Amino acid sequence: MRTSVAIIGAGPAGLLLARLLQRSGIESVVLESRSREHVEHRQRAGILEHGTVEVLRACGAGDRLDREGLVHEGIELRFGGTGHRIDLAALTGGRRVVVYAQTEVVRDLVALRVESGAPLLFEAEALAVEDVDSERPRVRYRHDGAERLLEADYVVGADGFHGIARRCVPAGRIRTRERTYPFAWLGVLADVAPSTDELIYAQHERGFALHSMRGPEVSRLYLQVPPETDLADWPDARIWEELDLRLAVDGGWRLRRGPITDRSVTPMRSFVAEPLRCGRLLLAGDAAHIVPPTGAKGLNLAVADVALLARALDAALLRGDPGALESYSDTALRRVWRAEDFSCAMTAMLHADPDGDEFSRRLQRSRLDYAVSSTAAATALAENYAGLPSDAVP
Ligand code: RFL
Ligand code: PHB
Repeated sequence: MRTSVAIIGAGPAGLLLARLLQRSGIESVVLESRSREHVEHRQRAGILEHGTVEVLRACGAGDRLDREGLVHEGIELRFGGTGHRIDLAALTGGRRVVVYAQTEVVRDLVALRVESGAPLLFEAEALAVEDVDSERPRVRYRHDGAERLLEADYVVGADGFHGIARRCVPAGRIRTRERTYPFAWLGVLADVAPSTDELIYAQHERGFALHSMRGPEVSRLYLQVPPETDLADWPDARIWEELDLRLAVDGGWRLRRGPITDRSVTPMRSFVAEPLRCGRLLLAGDAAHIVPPTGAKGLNLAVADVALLARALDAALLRGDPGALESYSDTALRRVWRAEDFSCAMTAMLHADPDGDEFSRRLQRSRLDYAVSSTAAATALAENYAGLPSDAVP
């Protein structure tokens, strides 16, 4: 098989890139190792920056998002028994975020692709990317029990952190920087109306907690837990009790409980691979970089990468101008490193450090107090959280 752009991975990065290329009249084939059912049900991100929403709308994937997405103008930081609102819209000249689950973004993009008839192969596992320095790089993959080859002008590795694309880069051509954290997130989905209108990020001595949502009848909640946590040790009652303790606030607020329908433990990691290009292999999204989810940046970075990449491939393939492809890595990495710093800072400000001492706890409290009392500090938080416009990325 031959195509113009071979895309490995049908997560948000791969699916959106395929859609953007299709709108420019560029052919692609998407290879996805898992089933459609699996990728459409994998619980993950929930917050879309304004810029992400605009990209989705512009490529025709915004209808349901505009109908069902919940527009949020602020978030709450909760600590010391008190909630403090960060007014994102007021502090950023009107930028808002939208609560719309990644599962829904993926469903919308899969439906558009399937409807168009363009190739999207599920249960097609990429095994290797070959000849990345030639004019015709190839993906070796397995589908329907047989090994096959997909030849292309360019190969895009949008296969997530555990994918193969990054690992197919010849030795020494890519550098990785990484930080791991001494905690993980236990995330649950519950069939109960959210107990809050806006997301609550809670710092507590027992550990971080987050109250998010998926719609008017579904709550999404997270607890900081040790990295080696076994879900069997967390029956529903223990999860709700711990959420009650960490989200407690002086006054009458109560957390509503409901049946838990999904639960998982996610390790926390910061990771960047540089550069994002090796010959005719390009990396995008989690395949190239990971942030801890505290800043809600992972999905948004994946979208920002492929929006750049689609324009760059368009210039290279349709106009013979390789300039934007040559600068893709540097341009994308500027946003990536800004998000890495913000995500690290939010994580440090809100989580209980199992190795921390009293000095670090006092620093953390001072940082929180500053974030909610200084307009300058709150603005820095708000503009990073709501998402920097491209011309404001340093
Ligand atoms: P994905 O979504 O991991 O998709 C990669 C796809 O590649 C497939 N694949 C392969 N296909 C073919 N051959 C192979 N050899 C393959 N190997 C892998 C995989 O099956 C998969 O379908 O990466 P992508 O597209 O780069 O998207 C990235 C986002 O998924 C990720 O950054 C976010 O989910 C991160 N994230 C959040 N991001 C936000 O912007 N806002 C949030 O609120 C937010 N919350 C979160 C999050 C991630 C979380 N977890 C579970 C890590 C909350 C959590 C708990
Ligand atoms: C989510 O709704 O899943 C979510 C929201 C905000 C975050 C992380 C995850 O920072």
